[in-house]
Parts: sequence; structure tokens; C-alpha cells
Amino acid sequence: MNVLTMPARPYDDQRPGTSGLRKPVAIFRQPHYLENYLQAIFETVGGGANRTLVIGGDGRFFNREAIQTASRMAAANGYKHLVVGRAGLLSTPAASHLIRKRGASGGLIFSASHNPGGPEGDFGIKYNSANGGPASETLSRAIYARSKRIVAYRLVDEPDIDIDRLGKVSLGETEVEVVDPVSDYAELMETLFDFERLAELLTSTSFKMRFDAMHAITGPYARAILEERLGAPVGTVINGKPLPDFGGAKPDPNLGRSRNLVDFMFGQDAVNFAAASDGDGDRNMILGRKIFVTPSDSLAVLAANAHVVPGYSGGLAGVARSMPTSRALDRVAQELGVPCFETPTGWKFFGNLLDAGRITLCGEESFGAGSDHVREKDGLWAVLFWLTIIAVRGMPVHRIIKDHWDRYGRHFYARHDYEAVDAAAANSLMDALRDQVGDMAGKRLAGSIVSMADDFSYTDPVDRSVAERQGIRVLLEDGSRIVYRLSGTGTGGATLRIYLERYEARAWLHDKDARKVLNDLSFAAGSLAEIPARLGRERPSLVT
Ligand code: VG1
Ligand code: CO
Repeated sequence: MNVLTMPARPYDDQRPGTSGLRKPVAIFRQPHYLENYLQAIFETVGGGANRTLVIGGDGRFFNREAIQTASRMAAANGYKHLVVGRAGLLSTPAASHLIRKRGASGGLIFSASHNPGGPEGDFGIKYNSANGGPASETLSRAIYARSKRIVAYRLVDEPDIDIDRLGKVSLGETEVEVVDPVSDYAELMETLFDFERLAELLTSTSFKMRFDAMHAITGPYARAILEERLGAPVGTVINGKPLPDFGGAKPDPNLGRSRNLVDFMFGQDAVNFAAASDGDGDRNMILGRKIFVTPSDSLAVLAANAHVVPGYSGGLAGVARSMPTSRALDRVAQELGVPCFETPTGWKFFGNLLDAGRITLCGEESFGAGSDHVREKDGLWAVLFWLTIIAVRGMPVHRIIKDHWDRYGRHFYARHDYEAVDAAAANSLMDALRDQVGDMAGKRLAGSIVSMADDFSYTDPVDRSVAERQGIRVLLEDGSRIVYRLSGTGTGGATLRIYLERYEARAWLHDKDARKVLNDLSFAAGSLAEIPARLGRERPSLVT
């Protein structure tokens, strides 16, 4: 086997963000940029040493090239087996499952998730560990440190492998197995959900659904599971063909970017249930006829109804949510008598809790929910979960939600994003807020009084690692909350996210328009952070 050692010059900007390294494609196409980062990963995790590595991506532009490069480099770095998704495809949750199922030491997922694709779009690399979950903070930091010292990378001098044909081939001394990206995942879903019951719902004439795959990775998964296995009519899955540029749109399901689906569900022809997933298949957006379910509410509903799903009929060990996610979940946990953990944003913070068996279910306000079945959030899983609740309880989405609010009260919620703003201005805005938190308590704000304000810091209950500066929280005496943080997944300038939450126990006020209910909180959030003056923006670029 001919292993080449190629000289390289280190890059100093390969710091992973909330979810791996994400950069414009043009950055990744710089000489040996991709190779350096991969070499940094392989060296940090101690090389291949007879281990198995899973490799796949969301199919975006540059995916196929990256997969060939990663395979050659993994072979040269000593991996014994590579498990590659056919055509280079693996959704993030499917990759997580494969890592676990095959006992791999880790996996590479080429994805920039909901960021745009194509030559002008973004590309990304996530490294997941043997538990199937995103690299921990500690590992991510070590990879970054290593990347700054890479002076050579290794690869085998072999031709491209055929990633479009199932089966085993060799690459130097490494065995490469090209696998169907869907089948293991579909099998896993079958262990959690009652497929017969779901098939009954999806083939009944009184129930219709639509699933928008946004020309991203979930197309093949949704078609195979919803249409082929569960018998939903062909055409239930729309935009089902993964395209390298996602058809030119941002594969980011939310109220702003899934306008067509939202309008459809609020219009004349609305069906009973609709959902969408993102670029790499880990997010989900849930809609009923004339109702949008906020991801925070969705998570709380999943927890409250978990007992109807066979995979969770034994109960939940505990639950967790990211800090900015609304506290609707906390109320359910309280009633169930199980612990509820509050973690920083990003799935990597759930890993230890899941591994230790302290939680079964977790999620984020950013359209992510998941459980201990894998170590990533899982878009289609959430859809099957919702369908199960609908089937078992025999209620439409809006009834399920109303019923939930009746029981627990409603957490009105919205996120306001100021995207692609000047990074220096965004950082100084956050610094200014940080300076204020110490003496905010007791001040009047949005018709109430600040009861507590801080910059969120988290100590992992399992390994005691500490993550600081995870977002400014301002809690009000009436139960409302404002949270500010900067995005760690964007690639152009900075994105400020403001999360607004107001609790309402009184059932007769639950039908109010969320925008109106949150209006004074939104105004207060803007003036506290001096948004127009600091960012030069009058209003957010995205509200969801
Ligand atoms: C965003 C979301 C966060 C999510 C992350 C990765 O991060 O807020 O909740 O875990 O994306 O999701 P940020 O730092 O931009 O706010 V994905 O679908 O890109 O894997
Ligand atoms: Co994603």
C-alpha cells in the first residue's frame, strides 16, 4: 500500500462551532484545508488503529469529493473498516445510529445542516464519537488546537472508490463497505414505533399528511418509511430528491423559510398534518391544520405523551432542554416526577446525560428533538412520534396542543434572529449586556420586575466539565424570560438570537396571537440591548 505524506501549512481558523466546522465552500476548497482538518481529527482521536469509521453526508455540493478524500486519508491513518453511505448519503441521525450499531470508533458527517448549499453555499464537517454523538467540547477544543499544528497529512495513493454501488471494496489495506443509508435507520424506527398502527393511520381516507424534505437528505428516508413501508400515498413526500444546492433554498424549516408549507397548512387545501426537515435530517417542524407547533411545545408534548409510544412505554428516566428552549418541558417533567436538565445550546451537551441514562428525551427550540435511541436530534423520528400520538389519541394536532395548554398552561414563545450583522458590533452588544446583568435584578422591565439575570454557565453533572458564557438570561417576576446569544453555526458575520417567552396559565387567554402577547417583551429586549443603535437594524431578519 502506498501511503503519501503531503506537506501542509496549518490554518488558524478551524475552530468548530455549535455543531462542527462550518465554512463557505470556497474556504474548504483552499489547498489542503479539508485535509488539514481531517488529519487534525485523526491525530486527536489517536488514529485509526484497526478501528471502524462511518462516513456520510447530507449530499450537498462538495460532499462526494470530501468523501473520497476522507476515505483515502482514513485508510492512510490506519482505519480497518470504513462504512460509507451509498452516494455518500447519511442523515445525521442515521450516521449516529450506524456508529453505534457497527461499534465504530466514530464517524464523519459532511454537512452544514440548515445552511445553504452549492458552490456559493456552505460546507461542514462534524466528527461524532463512539457513542454516536457530536464530539464533546473537550474533544472539539483539542481538534482545534491540533489543527493549528498540522504540517503534513496522509493519504493512500489509490483511485476513487465507487460509492454508488452497495458492497465491499478495498482501499489499500482498508475495507470499505458501501451501505444503504436508509435500511438500518428504518429498522431502528420499527423497534420504537408500532408500524402497523401508523400504517393504519397513513392509509386511512380521513387522514392526509405532507412531508417536505426541502431537497435535502430526508427525501429518501421519508419516502422509504412513510410511503413504502407505511403506505402513505405517493406524493406525500414533497421535494424528496436530495440536490447538491437544495434547489437553491436554505434547507431550514421554520416559520420564515418554510413559507410555502406554512401557507399551505393555513390555507384552503390544508391536510391533517405536515412536517419538514432540514439539510441533514436532524430537525423537524410540525404543523397541524391552521396551527404551527413551536418546537418548545412540541418537545413538551412528546414528553407528556411518551407513554403511548412503544419505545418509551416504560417511562422516561429524565428529560433535558437547551437553555433558550421554553420551560414548557419543565412543567411536564415536574408532573411526571422526573428530573429536567437545562444545558447549553448544541446537541453535544446532551451526550453525557444520555450515555449515563439520566435522560431519555431531549430537545431544543431550534426544531430539534431526540431521545436515547441515537445521540443526535432526529427529524423523522419526531414525525413518527407525532403520528403515533395522533393515531393513539385520535385527535388532530390543534386538539392535542389545546389539551396540553389546558393542562400545563401555555408558554408563548418566539425567537428573533438578526442575521449576518457586523461581528464586532454583535460582540460588543453582548459585552454590554454582560456588564449589566450584575445589577439588573429589581429593575422594571416589560411591565414586570427582573428577578434574576446572568450569563448562563453549565456544569455537566456527569463529568463536571464547565461551559461558560452560554447566553444572557433575563428572568422576570411574572414568569417571562428574555435570552440573548450569538449563533455558533453561521458563516457570514454574526447572528444575534433573542428568545422570548411568556407564561400564561389562564386557559381563556391561550388563543391569543403570540406576536401580540410577546410584543412588550420584544420591545424591552430591543431597548435593553440597544439594537437599532448597535446593529443598525430596526427589526429581526427572521421570526420563528
Ligand atoms: C443552532 C441552534 C442549535 C442547534 C445547532 C445545530 O446553533 O440554535 O440549537 O443545536 O444550530 O443544529 P446556533 O449556535 O446557530 O444557535 V443543526 O440542525 O445545524 O445540526
Ligand atoms: Co441539522
